[in-house]
Amino acid sequence: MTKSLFAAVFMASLAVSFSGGAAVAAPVSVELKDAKGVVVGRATIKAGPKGGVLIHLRAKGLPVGEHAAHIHVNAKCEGPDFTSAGGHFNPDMKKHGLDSEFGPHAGDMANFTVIGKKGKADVVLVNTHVNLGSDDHSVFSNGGTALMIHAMKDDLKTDPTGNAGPRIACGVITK
Ligand SMILES: [Cu+2]
Ligand SMILES: [Zn+2]
Repeated sequence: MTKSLFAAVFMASLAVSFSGGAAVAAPVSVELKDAKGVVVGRATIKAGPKGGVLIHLRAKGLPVGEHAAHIHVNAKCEGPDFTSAGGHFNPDMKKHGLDSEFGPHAGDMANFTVIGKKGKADVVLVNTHVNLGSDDHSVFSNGGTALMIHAMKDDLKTDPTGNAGPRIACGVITK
C-alpha cells in the first residue's frame, strides 16, 4: 500500500468512526410500567461492541416463563393495553420474526425468561438492527420508540406479532 493510499484509507476510517461516533451514544435508561402504571423494571440500552445495541433488562413481578420483548414504533405507553405504542419498529418494511425468511422487523428480539417467586428477569437482549444514532434505524427515530414485554413468548415467525399475546409492560425509549 502506498503512503498516500494508506493515508486515504486511514482518513476514511477516521471519518467513519467519527460519524458513527456521533453515536458516542450515551446509554439510555428506560422505565418499564405494567398495565396499571406500576414500575416493574428498568432497561439500560447501550451501543453494542460491533454495532447494534445491548439492552440490559431488569424486571420483577412478571409472570414466570418465556416472554417476547420487542421495540415498538411509538414512544407512547398508554395502559392498560399499550396499543399507543403501535406495531413493531420496522424501518425496512420487512415481515415479523427472527426465523422468517422475509424478516425480521428491526424491533424483533429473542425471547427472555422470567424466573422465581418474585418473577424476576435479569437479561441482556441483543439487537443488531437498531442503534442509538440518528439514522432511520435509530431507536430515537420520529421522537422515539418503546420497549414492550408481552404475556407470552414470540413464536419468531407469525407476522406481524409473533403471537406473543397481550402487551404487559412498556417503557418509552427517548433521548
Ligand atoms: Cu411487541
Ligand atoms: Zn416484529
